[in-house]
Amino acid sequence: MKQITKETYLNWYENMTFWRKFEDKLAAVYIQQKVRGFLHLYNGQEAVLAGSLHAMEIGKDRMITAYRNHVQPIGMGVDPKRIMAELFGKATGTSQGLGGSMHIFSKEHKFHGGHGIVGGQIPLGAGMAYGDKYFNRDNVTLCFMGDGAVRQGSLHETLNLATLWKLPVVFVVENNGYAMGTSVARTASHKFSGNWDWVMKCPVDR
Ligand SMILES: Cc1ncc(C[n+]2csc(CCOP(=O)(O)OP(=O)(O)O)c2C)c(N)n1
Ligand SMILES: [Mg+2]
Repeated sequence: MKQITKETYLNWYENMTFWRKFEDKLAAVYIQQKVRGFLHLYNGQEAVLAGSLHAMEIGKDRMITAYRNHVQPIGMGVDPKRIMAELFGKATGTSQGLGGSMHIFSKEHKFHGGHGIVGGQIPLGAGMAYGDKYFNRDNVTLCFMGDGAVRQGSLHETLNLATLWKLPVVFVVENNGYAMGTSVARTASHKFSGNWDWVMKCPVDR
């Protein structure tokens, strides 16, 4: 198990601050209509990524996530300029400017997107882990999803096979309380841990 030292905390703080500034800049240029299409930011969820990256072996382990995907590849080693270029639709972007906000990829850095279909990345994550196991590669895949994706059927099929075949995949649910405007409390019968009283009180949800 990796130690968490003062340097680790400082490193997390530095990275998280950079990711926040990156997203805030995108929000600013989005309003100026320099970035087209959808724009989903990662603000407020940075600590999940910082901790996850710490547990990973960068350069070896894989990551796949949903559409809130601008800063994860930065953490995996992709040049932030290439991600910004992708958002601006430039040929120098990570997907030659053709993917945009929701589709950042870097196979070289083992960052496998960037998926707009809610829950679409879940079976893909397990599939990559299956490939690694099949070819005796010692990699682990981290597969992120939002709380909204937990209600997708693909998760339940995937969890069954991932457990049956003992795949080297870790599923991470980033529960930010909402799937678009709909609160977890209104759409899931199971209880998530944590205090979600504020979800019920949020006026947006009424
Ligand atoms: C299969 C599918 N159904 C519906 C949508 C529309 N949609 C886009 S975002 C979203 C909510 C997802 O919420 P969550 O997984 O919690 O992610 P968050 O935005 O909170 O990170 C929905 C339903 C979609 N993209 N894909
Ligand atoms: Mg959510």
